[in-house]
Amino acid sequence: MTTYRLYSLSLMIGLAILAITKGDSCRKDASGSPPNIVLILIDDIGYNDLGCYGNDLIPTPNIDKLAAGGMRMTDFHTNGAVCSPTRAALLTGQYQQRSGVESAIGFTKDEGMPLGKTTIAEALARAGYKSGVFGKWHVGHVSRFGPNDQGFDWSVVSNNSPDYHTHVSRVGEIDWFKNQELYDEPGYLTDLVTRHTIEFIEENHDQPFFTFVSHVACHFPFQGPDDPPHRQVGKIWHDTKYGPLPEEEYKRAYRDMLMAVDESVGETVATLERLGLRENTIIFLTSDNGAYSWVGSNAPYRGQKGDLFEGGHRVPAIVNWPGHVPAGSLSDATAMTMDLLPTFLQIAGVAQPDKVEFDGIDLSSVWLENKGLPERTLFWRFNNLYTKKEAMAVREGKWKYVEKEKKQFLFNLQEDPGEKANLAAGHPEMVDSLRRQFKSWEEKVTEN
Ligand SMILES: [Ca+2]
Repeated sequence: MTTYRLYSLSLMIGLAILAITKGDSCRKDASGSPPNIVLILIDDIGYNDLGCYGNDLIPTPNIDKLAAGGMRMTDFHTNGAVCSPTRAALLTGQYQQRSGVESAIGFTKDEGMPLGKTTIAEALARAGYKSGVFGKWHVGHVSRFGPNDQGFDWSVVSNNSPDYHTHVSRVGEIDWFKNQELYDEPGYLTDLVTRHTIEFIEENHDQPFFTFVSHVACHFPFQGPDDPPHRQVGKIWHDTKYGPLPEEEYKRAYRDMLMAVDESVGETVATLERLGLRENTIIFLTSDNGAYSWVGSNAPYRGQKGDLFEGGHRVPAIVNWPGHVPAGSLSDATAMTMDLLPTFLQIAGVAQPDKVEFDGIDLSSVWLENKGLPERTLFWRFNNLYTKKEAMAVREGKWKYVEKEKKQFLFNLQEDPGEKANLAAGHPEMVDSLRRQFKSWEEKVTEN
């Protein structure tokens, strides 16, 4: 071989390596396949509920292992302070106000996220991904606004948060559906979510897949795997919606529920390893809103599920992808649930769908290179249909403005992450600026 040919060859190899290591965030494995995506959404757990975020009461070894081998985000927020709004934002990459899903969706058949919205499953399908969702749906009645209608290829889900053993909803109906048909199978919900997740991964192991593992836990009713069944068909259960246990047992049940989720995470990871998929699978784990502080922990943050103080929406967020996300890394980038869709598309190498404007941004440089994000202002608006209470919040850098029942709060999160000192009276110009930005954001996201 001539010197020139050797030089050309080494140049080509060098360029190829450069393309792999320095290229865009679309990383393909040796087979040329984009990575599988496993998105684990735990319901209603708080910032401080996992061992890797400082909890020493609930053992979560499998989740902690994901964090140790990947990145923990410390300033990640849910779009909503309750279930449905956050899920709408996750599925669309947009503020949930654009979908009209601003409060928890109820129990009738006529509520749901509009079917015309482009979802994460539809967007990933353009790159050949098969999508499955297992667990809680809660962005519309499954029979009419279900996951298969919204682009998922396979689904085994509930509308809402049924009894963990009998799968009966608060309005006395079986609430468990396979591909949008009633599916009355026996088992503890978290175990069923795990079983269907594993089957889906096994079934689709030879092609890119997106698995949305949407645990019903740790939402009430508070029932660990060994606690008794409660709700039966044909009765209304609103008055005993928290389940059959005495109140003093709620925390213990919540702990058992989260430990069952942790086991599920371990089994899912073991499945990926067994099938040789671990290196080419990115796993992201988070919550859909903060915990109720009387069962879980949002420490050191103020407030709880339903609030627009940090405890209502700052949640654990872990990303793990061996060889791509630096092990043991920590990021304080300010991010939100709606960022996940643009990020996954970037990582999968899928172009943004036509005529869709995301509100979320691509986080891949945070995850893969631990870079910061450009400055931006983030917004929350929650009109709670049940309590009739309205709240809004704006975050800009270290500043956080909250308005709740006409009362104004301004916090400096850098000095006061617990939102204890209300600085509104001393900084009227900052209050005005953040309120003005909120008004123009509100006009933009509700214009249709
Ligand atoms: Ca929730």
